[in-house]
Amino acid sequence: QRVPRLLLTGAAGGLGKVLRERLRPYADVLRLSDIASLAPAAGPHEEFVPCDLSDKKAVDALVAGCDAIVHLGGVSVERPFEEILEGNIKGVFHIYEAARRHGVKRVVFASSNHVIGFYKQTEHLDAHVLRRPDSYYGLSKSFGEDVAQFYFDRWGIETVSIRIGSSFPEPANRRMMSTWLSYDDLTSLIEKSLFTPNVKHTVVYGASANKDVWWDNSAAAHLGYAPKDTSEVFRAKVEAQPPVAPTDPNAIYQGGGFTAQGPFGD
Ligand code: NAI
Ligand code: 15L
Repeated sequence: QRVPRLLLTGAAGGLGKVLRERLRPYADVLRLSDIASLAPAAGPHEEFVPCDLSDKKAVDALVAGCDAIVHLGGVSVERPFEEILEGNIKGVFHIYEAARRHGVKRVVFASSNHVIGFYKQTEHLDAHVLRRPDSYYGLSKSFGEDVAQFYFDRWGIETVSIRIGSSFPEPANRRMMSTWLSYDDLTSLIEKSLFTPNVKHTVVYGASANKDVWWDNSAAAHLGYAPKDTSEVFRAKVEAQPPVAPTDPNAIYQGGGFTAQGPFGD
């Protein structure tokens, strides 16, 4: 299956660079966008449209002509609220307003484990638990999930919100043994999020088949996501690191250190 024109926001970022390559088979044209410059420059079957997500008119023009959106763009770490407000809160609202105006019917939203970051690592969660954001960043992703639900209920725009764990080449620490999502599994989850019919607004946790995973994806079974990778292959390397103190947020909370950031000079 292919999307005629697929918009990928955040295309110059860490996951954007990876997905730019991996989503190629699923689109006739990939429209790549970021506030930062794109390297390498757009090639065949690609087009680059620079855009600041906080600029409503620019986002409207960005979305025009697209058939589906993979929304990765925005601030991806904890920052002062004003920065989160521009890139993430206004940004996600602008994406959905533009989707409504231009008739886009499917969005894949890069949500985050930080919407539930204040749960303890001893707890097991499904997609229906109360969100417990751990940061301004987590709040913005929680808002994004609400925007997705609203635009489904009001306008019929379908979304899969992927609560991505930690998607990097390998888990960098003990916490990521539970939260790690391989690039292959991320790609497969996005493919299913784009093409599974009738997803309404589905929330799914983005983790690989890790041994000590905290998240239950039974509420998203209709996506047919079946992760193939596991953090176990990195266990010896990760456990060679110095131990984490039991009082360290990285050993207590699912959101790790995000639960203990700020204030930012106020
Ligand atoms: P990243 O920080 O490498 O990429 C984000 C991109 O968004 C950057 O290229 C940045 O220039 C762009 N951006 C920031 N503000 C913008 C604005 N106002 N207008 C337009 N573009 C803007 O982050 P990464 O790791 O690639 O993550 C991609 C998405 O996935 C983000 O939304 C992040 O919150 C989410 N995510 C990533 C996780 C991970 O493990 N990599 C975990 C959970 C969520
Ligand atoms: C996220 O949401 C961040 O975007 C990413 O940089 C990691 O910090 C990840 O969560 C994580 O929790 O490991």
